[in-house]
Amino acid sequence: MAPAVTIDVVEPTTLPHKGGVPVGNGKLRANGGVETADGKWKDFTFHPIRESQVARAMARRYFNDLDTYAESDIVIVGAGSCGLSTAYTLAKARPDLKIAIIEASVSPGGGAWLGGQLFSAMVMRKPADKFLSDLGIPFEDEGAYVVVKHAALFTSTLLSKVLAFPNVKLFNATSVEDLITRRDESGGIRIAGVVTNWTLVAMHHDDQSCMDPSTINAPVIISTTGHDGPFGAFSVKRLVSMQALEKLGGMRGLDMNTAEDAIVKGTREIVPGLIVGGMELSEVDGANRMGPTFGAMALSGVKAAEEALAVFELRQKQNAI
Ligand code: 48N
Repeated sequence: MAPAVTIDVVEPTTLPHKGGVPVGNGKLRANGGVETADGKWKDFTFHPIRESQVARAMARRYFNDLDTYAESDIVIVGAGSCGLSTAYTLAKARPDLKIAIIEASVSPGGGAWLGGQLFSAMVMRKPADKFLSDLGIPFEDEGAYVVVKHAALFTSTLLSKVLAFPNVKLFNATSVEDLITRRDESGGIRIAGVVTNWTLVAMHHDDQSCMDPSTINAPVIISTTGHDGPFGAFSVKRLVSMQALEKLGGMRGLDMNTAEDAIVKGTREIVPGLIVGGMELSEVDGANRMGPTFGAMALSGVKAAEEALAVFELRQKQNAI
């Protein structure tokens, strides 16, 4: 019989009353069942709580995060496979940096919850298998490529590791609806942060009175908002509309071999302060799309992280704000 594992049981302290049955000895049964009421489920009850305690526990932390990340070191726009790979690589390399991730959807992960055509398995061409091994994600080795049995295994593992970093904050259900700009020495523009709003607000600017946004200042922004679509390619479309980019190349037809190399090698600083990676880049460069293979998303994220650190160090030397 496996020895029972004891879990710490925290008795209620400042709660209004002690209620509830005494929590059992907190031992985990060998079969994993948690003994919380010593089998006396009919008397089971949770520790008592007052609703305001829940409201305050959430609000205090969220508003503290908004205050902390109002000045970030790096902001990543879009928590798809590229944005999350960028965040993981950055947070692991630089635990001293404050990294904010802004994700429009309630559910981060972008297009990486399924392989292609709603099939489960996710294909990554080598050498992206090295990224999977670093994350401890199991895969089947098929020679030139590997297969993760379910795309959600990749995305959920990557997401959980990113969220576990103490220097990363995910603001989901939050949209970037503009970019903060500065004039740089050459008279061009430099990106110096993002303009944010609740996504549900951003979706209703046309049918409500003015609902102004908030902001996050940062010397480096990494935009990975995916290829064109209702929310796609946001930052590069905004660069065109503010005349910081002449025009977009527009994503081209599917060609896996051409597309994946181009996206990884092309991940770079598009205008001072703004790095673009993942499929958003295909809209800038007129790169091919690769369809249902995700190695380029992971490795574009690795490259975006390296590019971001180079820009961050330069900005620090320039004391650019
Ligand atoms: O997954 P996506 O769309 O983008 P990537 O570049 O991380 O991954 C792309 C990949 O899934 C493919 O498209 C595959 C490889 N197929 C290629 C092909 O040929 O079809 O994630 C982008 C994320 C999403 O979660 C959006 O919700 C979010 O960005 N987003 C935003 N978040 C905040 N503010 C915005 N303005 C915004 N726009 C998009």
